[in-house]
Amino acid sequence: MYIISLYPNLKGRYNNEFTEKRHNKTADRFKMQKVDIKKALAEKADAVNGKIKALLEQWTGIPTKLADAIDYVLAAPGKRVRAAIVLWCCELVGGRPAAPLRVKRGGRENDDALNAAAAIEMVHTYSLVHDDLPAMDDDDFRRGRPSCHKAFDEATAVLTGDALLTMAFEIIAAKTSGAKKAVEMMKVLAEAAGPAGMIAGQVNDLAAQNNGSSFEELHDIHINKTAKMFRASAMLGAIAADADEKQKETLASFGLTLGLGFQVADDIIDVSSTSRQLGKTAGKDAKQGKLTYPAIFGLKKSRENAEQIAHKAVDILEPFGDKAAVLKELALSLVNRTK
Ligand code: GRG
Repeated sequence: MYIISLYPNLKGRYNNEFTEKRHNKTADRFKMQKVDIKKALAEKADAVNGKIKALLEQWTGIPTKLADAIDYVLAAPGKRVRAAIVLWCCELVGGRPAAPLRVKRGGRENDDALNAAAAIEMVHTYSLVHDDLPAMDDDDFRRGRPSCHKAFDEATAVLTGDALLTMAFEIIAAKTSGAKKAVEMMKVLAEAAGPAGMIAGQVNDLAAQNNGSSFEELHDIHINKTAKMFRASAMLGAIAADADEKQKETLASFGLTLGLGFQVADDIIDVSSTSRQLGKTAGKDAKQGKLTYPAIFGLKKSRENAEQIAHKAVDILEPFGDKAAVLKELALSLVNRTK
């Protein structure tokens, strides 16, 4: 609503029909089983949203203003892609995370994948809340609403991010069905979100400008800022389902590749989608002189690159055949997305 009133005249250069046609051609090329990815993603978003709501309802002792801000940012309409990857990777290696939501194992309730899915969405949401702050990317809109620091204030936004990050680890520590599994999950998440992962990506992204920085630097930023969190999502699902080392390795590689493609697509849609489609201010990368794929390669070549990366992600899943149909479809649809 806010975005529409601010940018009434902006139109996307690429419409859904165009991207859908391209996507279907690619899916045919891979002889992929047809999957309604929008519906499948919505089901997983519902599952993780339900879990987040339940976790928040049980949490006591949070000051009202902070609780309101946490509710505000978590209730905003995120795509929940990272959560879906956790749940689908868990299912792929034999887990049953979401249907039914609770799986009894050895008499204990086992809800590991869904808790991990909620945890990674909390870490991701914290990164967006902090990224929107004036000291960082300085954006007044997120997920179609005023950013946390606009709806509340800067101090509350900083503390909301801090709270979400901490809550994620508490959830995994307190709710995971075994100590060994919990430690493995926390290590994976901490490495992805930490100073040699997402925070490294953010530091380098803030410093990099499109003025002679190399493609290697850009690649490094995308891997750290975004792809490592996707790899962590895949691994959390695999760990939840007690996957073997080979399966974990394959899914980690898939997650990293998908995350890279996702970020290249993010660079592209910043140029080609409207603020209304994105739910945040479009066109900011170029305005801020950011180092992005379109800045280095132009839009056409960037689109080709995104597609190649998605194909690589699909190839990585070949050992799983049709069982991985939904993850393959996700890879192709995410690089062709408009939001
Ligand atoms: C450590 C102080 C401090 C801040 C962290 C790391 C960081 C700030 C910000 C990085 C966040 C960022 C903009 C990452 C890029 C990844 C990306 C494409 C985010 C958008 O993800 P979507 O499209 O968003 O999945 P939704 O809203 O759908 O969840």
